[in-house]
Formats: sequence, structure tokens, C-alpha cells
Amino acid sequence: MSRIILHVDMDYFYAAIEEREDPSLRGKAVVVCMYSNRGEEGGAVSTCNYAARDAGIHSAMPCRLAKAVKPDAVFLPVRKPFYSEVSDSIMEILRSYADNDGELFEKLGIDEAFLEVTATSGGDLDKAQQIAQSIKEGVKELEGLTCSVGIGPNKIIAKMASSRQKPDGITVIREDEVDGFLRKMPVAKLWGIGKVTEEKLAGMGIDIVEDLAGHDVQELISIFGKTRGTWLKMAASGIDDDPVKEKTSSDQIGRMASLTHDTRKSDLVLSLLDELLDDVFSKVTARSVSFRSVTITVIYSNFKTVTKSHTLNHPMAEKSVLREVSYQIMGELLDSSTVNIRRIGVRVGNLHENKGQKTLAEFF
Ligand code: TTP
Ligand code: CA
Repeated sequence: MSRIILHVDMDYFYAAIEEREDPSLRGKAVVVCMYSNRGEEGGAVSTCNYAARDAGIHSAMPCRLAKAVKPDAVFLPVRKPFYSEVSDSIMEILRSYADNDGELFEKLGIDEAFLEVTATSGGDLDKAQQIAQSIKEGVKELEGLTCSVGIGPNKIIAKMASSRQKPDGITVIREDEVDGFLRKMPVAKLWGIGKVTEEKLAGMGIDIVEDLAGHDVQELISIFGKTRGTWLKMAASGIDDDPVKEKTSSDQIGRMASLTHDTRKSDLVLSLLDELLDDVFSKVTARSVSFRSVTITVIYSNFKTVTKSHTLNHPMAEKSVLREVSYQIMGELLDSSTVNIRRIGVRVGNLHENKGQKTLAEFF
């Protein structure tokens, strides 16, 4: 069975968050600026909403120029730590839809991620589309933001599909549509091809993806090297086996699971939590690491997702500590809502290798 990969990309992310925070901005052109140490006159546009884009403003444009182009736009300074918090919350929602209890998930940037749904959808693209719809509704309900989703048989196609219908769209590219989707595209549009490669390819008379796909692989290898040359040929042919895998997973160990039915009964929730703790802790032991942070995720029946973390004073590798902290956080989350819970997760992070690490028993 071929894979089904989703790529989710938030729409005009920083500016959308600012619009959400201040409803009086609705309908106005909103530009989020990264000001430099030269003050408001320096700096570049981080992003802007669609009203500002219609006026010709775009990311990386000097703010001074953007002001000249549209003096009545609202210019706001970036608030990166705040956007990162919103991002964390969105990533937890997305992760909760990924196969293998959220393992087949890959955050790609502050506002985009891949998730594999081959198993959850049973390989059925209509189901995958319903999953994408649920994700959009969940993100909208919890964070009041829209996103666009691309669905394809691999990461390259999913990534390129998500920008096809923006904002608030879903684009499905079936395996038998991949060739038509790619064929006439300029090579620069192929995800993974930058300016340097584009120029080299242009020098070889290769301008569109079809030319690249049909090019002699040995010649590509002689110019770009084995790995890159092969990759170019494969990518242009719509072939990409790269797994959906979190790049930072080496610094985190976690598991998620659904309750047998939505509930907020603490004995049922804690009993599932115990299973997850056993699993996470056995992975901690197998990898000979200690952890400094413990994060609990709760996804409610209404899609609302809450995460809460605790950072320990030192790296620890004690099951009792993990259990105590997890129970504490879960207790607080159970007390703070009356909504039933659908899924829970536990994750340890900030991992340290156990090099002569003392266990709690040795510590005292
Ligand atoms: P993008 O996903 O490239 O852009 P976007 O989400 O604003 O708009 P779109 O609807 O087209 O997806 O980038 C995500 C965020 O990253 C963006 O909101 C702001 C930030 N960013 C910068 O700070 N500088 C940049 O040059 C770009 C491209 C993005
Ligand atoms: Ca985006």
C-alpha cells in the first residue's frame, strides 16, 4: 500500500495570530515586521495578511518600502515567543492525528508539519481528506486560525500540494496525478531545489520538471554528486521515500494513546497513563538516558488540546519521579476541565546520556 502523507501549513501565520488577538485589525492590511537595531526604519517584513499581499507587500521586503507601498497598513513588531507558544499548541493537535500514536509526525517549521495517516485512513484518500477536514476544524476551534493541507503519496508532493489552495484549502494529489502535477512546473518550484541548483540546471537547458525527470541520471550524478544527482532524478519523477520522522525526536521520548471511550474518570485516565509511563520508561532505560522535562498532553473530545510541562532540577532516570510528576500534572489537568478526554500522551525531553549518572538510590 502506498503511503498517505499530509502537509499542514498555517495561513499567513504571524499576521493571522495578530488578527485573532485584535479583532479591530480585521479587514485591514496587517504587516508584521522584524525591526533591526536600526529602529523602525530598518528591518524586513516577516509576513503580512492577504490584504497587504494584494497591495504588493511580501516577506523579506524592507519595512520602509512596505510603508511607502501602503501607508495605511497596520505595522506590528514580531512577537516570536508568543507565536512559538501558539505553534506548540497547534503541533500537539497535528501530532495527535499522526500514525503510530503520533510518532509519524515531523515538524518542518514554526507553522508547518508532515504527518503520515496511511494506517488511520486505511490507505483511503477520502478518509485522509476527512482527517484533514477534522484537523482544520480542530485548529480553527482551538486556536481560531486557518491552515491549508496538502495530501500526497510522499513528503515532496504533500508539501507542494498544500500551497495549491491557500488560504483554508485541502489539495489531494493521487498517485496517478503526480506526473501531471509536476510535469510542467519550473524546476525551482520542486521542493528542495534552491537558487544554486536552479541556475546550474538552467545552464544545462533544464527548466521544467519534465526535463529533469527525463535527464540522464549519470550526467546529473557527474555534476551534482551521487546523492544529490540521484535525488534530483527521483524527486522530478515524483518519487520520494523519505520517512516522516521528527528531526528532534532524539531529544524526546513519548507515547500517546486513545482511551477506550471519551471519559474524565480519573481511574480510567490514570490507568492508561500508567501504560504509557511503562512504555516511555522502558525506552528511557533502553537508551540509557536521563530526562529533565516531562510533558503531558490531553486531547479533549471537543478537539481542545492542552499540554503542560514540568522541568526537573537535574536530569533524572527514575520511574518514581516520572510517575509522580506525570500524576501531578494529569491531576491538575483533570481538575481544570469538565470536558471528557479522548487521548492522552506523555513525553520526556531534554535528554542526557547516562554517563556515570547517579540513580536516586545512589544519590542519597
Ligand atoms: P510562511 O509559511 O512562509 O508564510 P505565512 O504563513 O506567513 O503565509 P502563507 O499563508 O503563504 O503560508 O512562513 C511562516 C511564518 O514564518 C510567517 O508567518 C512569518 C515567518 N517568516 C519570516 O519571519 N520571514 C520570512 O521571510 C518568511 C518567508 C516567513
Ligand atoms: Ca504558512
